[in-house]
Amino acid sequence: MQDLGELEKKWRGAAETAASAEALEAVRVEALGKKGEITGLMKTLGTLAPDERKNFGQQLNLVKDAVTTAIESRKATLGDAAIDARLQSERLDLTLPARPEALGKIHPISQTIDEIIAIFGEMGFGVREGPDIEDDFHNFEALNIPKDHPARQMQDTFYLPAKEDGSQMVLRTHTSPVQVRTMQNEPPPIRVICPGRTYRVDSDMTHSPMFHQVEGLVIDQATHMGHLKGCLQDFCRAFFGIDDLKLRFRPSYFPFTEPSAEVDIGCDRSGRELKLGQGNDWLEILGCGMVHPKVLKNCGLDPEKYQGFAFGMGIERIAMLKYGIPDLRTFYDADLRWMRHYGFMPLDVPSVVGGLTR
Ligand code: 2NL
Repeated sequence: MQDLGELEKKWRGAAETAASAEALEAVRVEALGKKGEITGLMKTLGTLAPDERKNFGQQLNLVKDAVTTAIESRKATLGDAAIDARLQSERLDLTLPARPEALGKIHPISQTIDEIIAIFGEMGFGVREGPDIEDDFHNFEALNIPKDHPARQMQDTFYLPAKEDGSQMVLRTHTSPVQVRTMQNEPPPIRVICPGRTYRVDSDMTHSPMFHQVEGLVIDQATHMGHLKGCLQDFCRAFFGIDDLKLRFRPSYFPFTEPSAEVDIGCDRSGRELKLGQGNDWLEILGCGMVHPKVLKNCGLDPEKYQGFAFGMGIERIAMLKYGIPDLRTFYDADLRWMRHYGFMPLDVPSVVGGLTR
């Protein structure tokens, strides 16, 4: 009869020294597989006398267990080693300098938002964000937009399926709800801008169902229309990089501001291309006004104590004007050639001191 001590030593040794997962699997097959050596011995048990069979069977089972354990243990070690090797080979040194010659570019929408944040940041504004999916109160009701206002119609607003109580969430149609939340949650003085995605049921050459807006809000005890004009004039001049850019405040109407105005900047349309900051024509670029007392009240502020201004503008529109991008829809094409042309270097981080990109 075979020396089982030698058998165990042989296969345990083979398992413990297997150099790879494949080599270990070969050991397992040769020892414990269907035609393996230990399996083969198991099959001979039937040919032995009963007492011999019991003794040899028990011994052989111990050998089988020991070899199985050795294989499992080696498998775990090899697995850890493989993970270690992979971690080692995929190691990234995050302290290395970025490569400015790399092909990746910053999308003009991101660049424009960063520039807007840099300019208003310099004036002491913070940035606030909020959910894309809003409730009726934050998107409409708080903003004094009546139930029968056209903006609330299905043709203009994306409604989500009704909840059990019949109420419906919406994709926010402007970033105003972020300002509503800011007024609800932070005590004045408030100075914030809210950039982000907005949604309206509209799709043609000059409208996209998803677009970007930035809105601003200033609330204090004596903030007035003069602050509004100065603030927006400084912004427009810094953003377009034209020191003597002319602005025109034209009376307008929004349910959430009173009085309301639209702001035009001076331009020249006489030649083949539009020139900003010269000529005798006007181009509308943003809307603004003094926050309506009802809106202050709806947001938990006392209109007898607080007042302020708000404004809103479309990011695609001002990005197209500043960077000469002729077609709105190309913003969303994810076209790499377009990105290489209109995109920005990752290291061109906008700052008012360091200079905004032109
Ligand atoms: C436009 C005009 C505007 C506002 C947005 C606002 C927000 C609150 C209260 C009052 Cl919470 N007003 N936002 C005010 C005036 C104009 O946007 O043409 N946007 C593209």
